[in-house]
Order: sequence, then C-alpha cells, then structure tokens
Amino acid sequence: MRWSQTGLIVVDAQQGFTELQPQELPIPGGAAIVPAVNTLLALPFGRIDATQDWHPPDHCSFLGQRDNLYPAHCVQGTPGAEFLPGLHTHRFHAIWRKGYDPDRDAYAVTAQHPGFPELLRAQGITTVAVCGLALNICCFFTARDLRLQGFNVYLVEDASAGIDVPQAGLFQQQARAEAQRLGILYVDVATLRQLGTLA
Ligand code: VGL
Ligand code: ZN
Repeated sequence: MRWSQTGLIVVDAQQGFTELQPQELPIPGGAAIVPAVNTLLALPFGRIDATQDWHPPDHCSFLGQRDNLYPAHCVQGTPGAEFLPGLHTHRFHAIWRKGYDPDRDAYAVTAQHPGFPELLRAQGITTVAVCGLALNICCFFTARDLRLQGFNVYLVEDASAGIDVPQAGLFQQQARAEAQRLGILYVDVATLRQLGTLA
C-alpha cells in the first residue's frame, strides 16, 4: 500500500454521536476514538477527507418526523454537529457535509456527493481507509460504496465505534458480514501503518 495512493476518510467524528451530547445519538466509546483517529491523521495519506452529518432541525430521520428513527442529532450550527474536542481537524483536506436535504438521509458522502469516487480516482487514489462513527452505519455505507466503485477498502476498527439501531434495522454483526462478503478488510491502526511502511 502506497501512502500517495491511499486516502483517509474520517466519518462523522462529531459530538452528537458521543456521550458529550447524550440526548442525541451517543455511541458507546464514541468520544474515545479521538487519539486513534489522530494517530491516523499523522500518517502521510495522499488525501484526507472528513464527513459531517449536517441535518436541518426538521430532518426526515428525526423522531416525530416522517421516518421517526433517531433523536435529533447533528443539527446544523449546533454543538452536536461540531467535531470531537481534540480531534486534529487541521489535517482535513476537505470536509463533506451531508444529510442537509430535509427529505432524504445520506449516510455516506457518496449518497450526497456522487462525484466523490471520481474525484478520488482523478487524484490517483486506489485505496481508502475509513474510520469514525458509526462503524456499522455511516462508515459501513461509505466503505461499501467505495468498494463497489473498485477501491481497496480498509475499515479501521480501533479508530471507530459502532452501535445497533434495531428501529432502523442496522446491526453491527450484519454490517461486518456484508463488508467481509464485499472484500472490505477490517484492520487496526498499527496494522494499517505497517501496510504503508512495508510498501
Ligand atoms: C449516522 C445515523 C444517523 C452515522 C448518521 O453517522 O453513522 N447514523 N445519522
Ligand atoms: Zn444523521
């Protein structure tokens, strides 16, 4: 794996997915991913993208709205939408907001910005490492879409945290099985670093 051909995608590393905003969508261990993500952010990736869940207050996925799935979370301009404290956001090359259409959810950057894979390809990126929140939801769908577009995809497990959401039919074991069926590889930070160093 060559660093220059490898992109890092930090998915939804936002307060609204952690214990810092308990009334939103807290994922156990969500805030604790920061040191591991920062370790990744120090590596010489050819490209570093971040995504930011960015909902209007009446988003269709919220309780009491059309889909009635999640407590209000990551509302535009509120603390819940901010990145995690201590995260080295200065390393982000680009930030992709998503979920801003009130009538449509966008778990993955690719769901909101369909030109994203082509943009990576145009820069010579062949491999992506995906980390963040939630491992089995927005990280999984990002990994899946890029894998289906032909990229080598790693999910960095110890720089991510997941959660089962039965009311949305989203389960950690199911996502893992589907990812593995697609040829997405689960790694930890140390292994990914070695893969880059050995190339
Ligand atoms: C997410 C549920 C709703 C995520 C975003 O980032 O995994 N999950 N919105
Ligand atoms: Zn959301």
